[in-house]
Amino acid sequence: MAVQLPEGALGRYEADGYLLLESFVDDSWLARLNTATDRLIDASRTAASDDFRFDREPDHSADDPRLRRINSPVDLDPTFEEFSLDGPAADLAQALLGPDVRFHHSKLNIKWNDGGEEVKWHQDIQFWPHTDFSPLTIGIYLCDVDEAMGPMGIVPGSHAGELYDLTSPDGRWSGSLSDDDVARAQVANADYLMGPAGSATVHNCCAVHGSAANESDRMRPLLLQTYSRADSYPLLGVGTNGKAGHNAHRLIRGSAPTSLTVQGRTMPTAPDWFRGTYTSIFDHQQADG
Ligand SMILES: O=C(O)CCC(=O)C(=O)O
Repeated sequence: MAVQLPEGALGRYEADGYLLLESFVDDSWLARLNTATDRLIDASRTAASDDFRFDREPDHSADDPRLRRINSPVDLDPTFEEFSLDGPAADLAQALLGPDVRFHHSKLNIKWNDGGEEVKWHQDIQFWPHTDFSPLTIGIYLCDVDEAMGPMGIVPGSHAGELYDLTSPDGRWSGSLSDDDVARAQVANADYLMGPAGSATVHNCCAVHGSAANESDRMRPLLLQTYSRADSYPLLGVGTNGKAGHNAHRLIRGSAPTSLTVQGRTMPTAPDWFRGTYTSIFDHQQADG
């Protein structure tokens, strides 16, 4: 279903690199998403310690589950699959990116009450480089979120600025800006996005963002799903975080591009072979007679 963005919202997204849409998701979807989340939290009680679905805090236990993240929820429950690939999140992605849209990955950051961990300042594109900078992430707060709960903070305009090195001085991948870069990125100007349950956050893949620990007594589940224009290609094997899931790069709206532009040169493209439609160069060539 088409989403009617509020007046000026697209322009604000383009200028600032982010948006907040309060109460974007209706109560019936919210109830379904929260029920699906509860099912997965429950499953984490008895899951093996190496179960890829769950990123746990160190003191997680069966009696007292404490998750940092549920990986790739679209692959774990049909409710998330419908919401992200065909439902309101997909509609919003299309309103922001144009008719042809690809899904990249999803995750559910729980940020448990009483100390759920901070997310340090970072940009996303270094984690999963693409052939353009169209990728954006839509976050849905599954509960009311206020400033004590570690809301998402985004530095306005930073999406158009420097792309920072997310490695530490010893060459380790830190996934966050260094202290010097945090100062340069002017995170004191960050806008903290809060709102009632169902509010949507949107941030561009180059926007500097992060969030504090959740010291409140309420959980802060944030369902995040990343999309790009259909002609934006993830550079597989370069910086991909291994958690993309089997729906990664799925075309969810519109039609696949017939060409791709890299370094200013446009090439006609092949179909998406990794969807399993390739047989052999001989078959394809002989089929043409
Ligand atoms: O959960 C948050 O507050 C931020 C999430 C985020 O930036 C990420 O997971 O990349």
